[in-house]
Amino acid sequence: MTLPPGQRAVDGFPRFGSHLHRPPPPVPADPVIEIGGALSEAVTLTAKDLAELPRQELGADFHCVAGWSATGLVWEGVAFDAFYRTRVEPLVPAGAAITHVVFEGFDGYRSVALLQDALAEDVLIADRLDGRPLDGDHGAPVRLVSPSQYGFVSTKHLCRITFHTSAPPDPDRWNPIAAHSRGRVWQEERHRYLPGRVVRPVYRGLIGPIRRLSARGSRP
Ligand SMILES: Nc1nc2c(c(=O)[nH]1)N[C@H]1C(S)=C(S)[C@@H](COP(=O)(O)O)O[C@H]1N2
Ligand SMILES: [Mo]
Repeated sequence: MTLPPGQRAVDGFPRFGSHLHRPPPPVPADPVIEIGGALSEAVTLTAKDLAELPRQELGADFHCVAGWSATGLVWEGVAFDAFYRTRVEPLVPAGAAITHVVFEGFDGYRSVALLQDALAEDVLIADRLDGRPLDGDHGAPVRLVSPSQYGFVSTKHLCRITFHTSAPPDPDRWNPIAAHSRGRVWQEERHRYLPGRVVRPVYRGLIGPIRRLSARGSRP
């Protein structure tokens, strides 16, 4: 099994992220993903809308920027590309070119991707993992999965997707450990300013404690 540079396989699939000790956000009775930004109108994406799009299964490893990789996961959902072509592209005003996509979760988490990266064939709006509906730990009700990018792109608990014609304002602009704007795992694009080999040993010591903290808030 080959992993991207600087990654180590872990057993199972840890719950991870900035939520740490907090339980995952409750799933609303009728979850709706708001779709907006530089479009001619704002629309919504419901479970029923998702069910109308072609389903796809994706076997992939999942790589966190901290250096752990969960291997052999099987996701199911709708290809982001299929969603974009059918539901979003018709709403892009003539002459406008979408370049960036922002994904937001019910827990307040936010990630940004280049449209080009989000349209890769392995990017899913996923609602099932390993044959079961997503649980709270891994992004219920619906999450993004982009396995060729570090996990920080794959926003869980999706509540909003917005499309932009330039890079959106960046709260992490001056953050020394700001995430890389592409985060491609095979290029080891972990951080914007710090090279991967500098942060690898720091992360190595943090994975254990972060994993234990995250597990404390776990509520599948
Ligand atoms: N909504 C939300 N999505 C998130 C996060 C988060 O804290 N909240 N953390 C990100 C990070 S850093 C990683 S590595 C993955 C972890 O996914 P997992 O908890 O399913 O392992 O989710 C990403 N998506
Ligand atoms: Mo991560």
